[in-house]
Amino acid sequence: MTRVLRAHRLVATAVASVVLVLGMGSVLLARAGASSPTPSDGVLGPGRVTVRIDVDRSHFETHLGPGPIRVRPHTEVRFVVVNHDPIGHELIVGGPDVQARHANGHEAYHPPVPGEVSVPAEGRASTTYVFHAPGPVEYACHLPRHYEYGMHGIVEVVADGPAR
Ligand SMILES: [Cu+2]
Repeated sequence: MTRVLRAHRLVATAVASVVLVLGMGSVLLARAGASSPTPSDGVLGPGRVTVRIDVDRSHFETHLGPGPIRVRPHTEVRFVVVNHDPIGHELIVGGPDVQARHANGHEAYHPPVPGEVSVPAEGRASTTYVFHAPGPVEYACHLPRHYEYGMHGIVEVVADGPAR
């Protein structure tokens, strides 16, 4: 009887260890696959890239550090927004007209529109936006008081410089 119990406990421990290792593996994989590698000059693109944006206490953060996200013209950015907050947020990418529409609107939910997505509490969502012309493009959350609290940032589309 004791031997059987001990055997059961061994199996349970082994299963727990495997689950733990698998869990850690998927976390590592998710981390590794979340964002495109940062280029040496800090400017992403052109082509397709992924930028993970974490939302923590109603602020946007990226692994690229503070300041604008810099991309080259004709870069398709897939934004993966990971919300760590117990409240919902949104990511709205676009020019002043788009931002004004959301700042003055009262849309609680955003259907899939490129560059516009609702992010559930403690959930994640993604949206894709293509940047073309050089210049700043804003990204923001316009839920009540979130913008004023600091939920906004800039994607700077950097013109290609002369070849060195
Ligand atoms: Cu928000």
